[in-house]
Amino acid sequence: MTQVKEVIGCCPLDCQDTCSWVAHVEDDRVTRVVGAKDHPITRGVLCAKVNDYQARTYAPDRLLYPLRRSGPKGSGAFERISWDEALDIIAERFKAIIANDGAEALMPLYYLGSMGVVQRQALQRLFNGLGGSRLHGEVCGAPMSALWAEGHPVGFDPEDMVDSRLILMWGVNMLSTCHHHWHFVKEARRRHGARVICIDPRRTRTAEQCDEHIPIRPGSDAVLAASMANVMLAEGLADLDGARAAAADFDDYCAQVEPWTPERAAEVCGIDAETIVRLARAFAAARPAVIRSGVGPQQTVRGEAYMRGLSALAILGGHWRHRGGGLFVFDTPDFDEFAAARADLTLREPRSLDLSALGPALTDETMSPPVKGLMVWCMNPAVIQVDAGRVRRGLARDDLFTVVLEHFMTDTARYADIVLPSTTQLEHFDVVGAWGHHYISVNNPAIAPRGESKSHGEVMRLLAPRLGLNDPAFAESDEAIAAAALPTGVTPDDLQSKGWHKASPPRRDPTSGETKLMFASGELEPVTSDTLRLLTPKSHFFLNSTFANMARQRKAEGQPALEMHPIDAAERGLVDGQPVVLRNERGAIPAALAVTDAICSGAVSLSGKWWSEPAETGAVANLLSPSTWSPGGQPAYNDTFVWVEGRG
Ligand SMILES: Nc1nc2c(c(=O)[nH]1)N[C@H]1C(S)=C(S)[C@@H](COP(=O)(O)OP(=O)(O)OC[C@H]3O[C@@H](n4cnc5c(=O)[nH]c(N)nc54)[C@H](O)[C@@H]3O)O[C@H]1N2
Ligand SMILES: Nc1nc2c(c(=O)[nH]1)N[C@H]1C(S)=C(S)[C@@H](COP(=O)(O)OP(=O)(O)OC[C@H]3O[C@@H](n4cnc5c(=O)[nH]c(N)nc54)[C@H](O)[C@@H]3O)O[C@H]1N2
Ligand code: SF4
Ligand SMILES: [Mo]
Repeated sequence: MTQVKEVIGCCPLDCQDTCSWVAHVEDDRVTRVVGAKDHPITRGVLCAKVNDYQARTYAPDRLLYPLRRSGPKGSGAFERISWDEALDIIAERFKAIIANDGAEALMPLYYLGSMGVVQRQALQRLFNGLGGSRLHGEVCGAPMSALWAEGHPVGFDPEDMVDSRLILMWGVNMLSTCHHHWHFVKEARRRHGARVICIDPRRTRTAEQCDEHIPIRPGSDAVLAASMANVMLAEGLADLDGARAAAADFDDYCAQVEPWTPERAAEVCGIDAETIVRLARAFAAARPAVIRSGVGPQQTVRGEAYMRGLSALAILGGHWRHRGGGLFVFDTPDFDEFAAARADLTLREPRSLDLSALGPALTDETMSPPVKGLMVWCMNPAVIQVDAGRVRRGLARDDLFTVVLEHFMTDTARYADIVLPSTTQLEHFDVVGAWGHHYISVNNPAIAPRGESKSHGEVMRLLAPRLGLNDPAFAESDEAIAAAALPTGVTPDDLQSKGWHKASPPRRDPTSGETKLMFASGELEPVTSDTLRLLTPKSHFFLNSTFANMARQRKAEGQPALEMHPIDAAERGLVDGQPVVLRNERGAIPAALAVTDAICSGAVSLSGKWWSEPAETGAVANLLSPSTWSPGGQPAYNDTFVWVEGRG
């Protein structure tokens, strides 16, 4: 009988659960990946996206060799070349760009395709060595990051949620996007009979499992939060001492919420005034309540107003004083991933480019110097960036040299001059932090890299000498690169003993006086239009654009479906199942209509980050989203407005 070797690893994907897994290896082949049984979050199960992760590693269309473009940008025509050729071309082109335009004409671009320290930061280390442009910004939750940076208590140990008495699932679809957190919801129900209320314009999988669903008009959450505060202040239900101690602008905040009576808010939010009053009273009375927020409502120009309104509300309710209470939107272990990038290798501080605004970075003619060399890893900007048509026009520039590191020939990779094959999580060592709990996880390679794929650490080590970078930092092993991110006192061995290590940061006390917080926001009301607002939430079987090319996940997800309320469908003479086209001034994309009252009227919803290929399912929603960002730099994906017409 073949012996099964079990290798402890973890999921690399951008999800709040950061699961640990055990890879089963038989005859040097991974036969399955199983959730780690004793991990306090994973508890033995992975999710519907990842439970056959080995299929990604062994996919027949996986990129296994370096490629050089042999046709027009975007066409997908490539020829195989050797690693030596590929690395020499990259080094030569980068050196020529530095000589002609300066090192700042080089732009690194990465996000969270893998959350591993090595896969994310090793290549950034190269750019730091060269003095290339730095990168800042967010495509996901810039408002939550901004509030966190200001000192707001935006998270706590999610395992404490078992002691919550009221859980407001506010713009989060937990059962699709971070379902392991539902353990704590179930436990709070069991222990304390906790009530769970979902505030979401869609009746999601999660809403169906809650005690109540409040279908809010999208973009109006800051108004609802203000109105709940209005009720709590008017009825003497607020923790005034706590709020005054925490806020630098408490009087301004009171003045801002004062006009938002439940009656006035009802008109903006599409929720009855009585429901708002009842919600505010229940929220104030629970000891404690938690506001469990997601990213959907952050992705509008009112993203910061939403997040600030929720943080203020949680403090006004005094919930943060209790275990399991307060605002939870994200939390991380004590872990400094960016230390691994070695920013100190740059001699002079270079300019910094916003990773969420690639369209402008590549097409704005006033950029000085213009971006001439681009290296993309762990991001699929041609699909996930706002105004993706503009991004694609930028990527198509003849005077831009682009390198993409990938597992598959994505829409972005099709624009590359050179494509390099990356290892998957089963083929490399890495360490992964988390943004939804306090565990740091280790990932051990289960098998040797397939084909000629390489870890990003290995690519750094091979490219550095060709670029004249000789600091010992560029010869470090993947293990050493990752170790730089660990908190003091935690060693790689601590991670290996179980596969994970809990490193809880201290919980923030907003009244400590250390930082005074801002509670009041600019405008609260949503932007509106006569056309339909397009929401583009996460799909159950894809992880953003990852897996949208995989047969099993595609079959499970079905066709790109546009959900529309029966009233809106009738007004347009459209019927369920009909092929439709979504259109606005930026473009048009196909979908199949799903007429359902699971979406509120006035908005439509298209789940999933589909790829352009194959064309019949090429519902790339960001070809319609506008070049618009919140004041803090969050792409306003959900401020997209469309016309919907029958097709064919
Ligand atoms: N299955 C799956 N899981 C994922 C991902 C995935 O793509 N698929 N992506 C991962 C990533 S990167 C992230 S950031 C997280 C995100 O996790 P979530 O925040 O849960 O994901 P979203 O679907 O973006 O948004 C959550 C909900 O917000 C609602 N919403 C939209 N606009 C509004 C609004 O104006 N007000 C209110 N109240 N609700 C609104 C949407 O209808 C949606 O149900 O999930 C991670 N996990
Ligand atoms: N309209 C609209 N746009 C959105 C969103 C939305 O809800 N609506 N969501 C936004 C959010 S919340 C986020 S976080 C971003 C996500 O944006 P991205 O981080 O770009 O999303 P992904 O599609 O998860 O991953 C990008 C690429 O990483 C690759 N990849 C996966 N695993 C690995 C790996 O181990 N190594 C390497 N090298 N590559 C890997 C995948 O093949 C994929 O092409 O999208 C944003 N864009
Ligand atoms: S995507 Fe999230 S839920 Fe699924 S295995 Fe990875 S960490 Fe766990
Ligand atoms: Mo995200």
